[in-house]
Amino acid sequence: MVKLRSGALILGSMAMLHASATVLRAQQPVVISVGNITVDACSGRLSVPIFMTTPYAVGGFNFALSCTQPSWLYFTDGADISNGYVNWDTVGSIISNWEAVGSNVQSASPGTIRVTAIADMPGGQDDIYLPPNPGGLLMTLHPKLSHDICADTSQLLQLDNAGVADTTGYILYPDTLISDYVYLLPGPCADAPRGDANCSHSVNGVDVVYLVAYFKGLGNSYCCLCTGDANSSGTVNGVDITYLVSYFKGQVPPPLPCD
Ligand SMILES: [Ca+2]
Ligand SMILES: [Ca+2]
Repeated sequence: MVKLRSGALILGSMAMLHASATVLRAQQPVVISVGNITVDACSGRLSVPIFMTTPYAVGGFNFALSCTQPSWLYFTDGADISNGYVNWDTVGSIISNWEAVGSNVQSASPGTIRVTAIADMPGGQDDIYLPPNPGGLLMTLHPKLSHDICADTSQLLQLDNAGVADTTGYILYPDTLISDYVYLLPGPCADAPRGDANCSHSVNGVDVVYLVAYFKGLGNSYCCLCTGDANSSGTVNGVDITYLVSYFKGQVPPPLPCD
């Protein structure tokens, strides 16, 4: 049983886990790492799988995920949104039956998410902690790329402030390793041409329909500023739709290359 008070879950448990560190010197580290990152076309929604390898039974953990330039990605601000998988999900993971998984994203730092997970809340189901195992998916985080980020592999995702507790919640495993930094993948509109509002990598009538639907509130937004801004004005609006239509009629030059 992890003996953490429920009220401490979201904001306080990271500190509690650290504060309760009656240190047990681990022979082998617990390893938390980032798997292969994927990105949805156009929505810019990333899937960032987080894995844990542990030689010990684990009853709780904390960690934070951020980007070296936090403005390049963001999570939905809010104290805890465990439903709806806005920021993360545990579907098919080794903690999918844990009693409490929470996250905290602050408006001042929307590019950083802090995650806390506890196997057994007081009075809850017993013995659902992680047994020693060779590794497994902890959860999948879902930040979004900032709207006008087309591609940049110089930015890094980083895990830090990790804490892993045993099944009592009072003992930390002090040797918790987190993986090396992971490069962000190119965004959904990497190498997409100007005017290609839906990032299909071709400019055609579908992009006109796409923009019209967006401005009517019926569809997704253009995937980055360059691809939506057909006339290179620096903004995306109805003029870009007109420009694309005129281009298809041969009345104006093709959209310029993206920078
Ligand atoms: Ca297109
Ligand atoms: Ca424009």
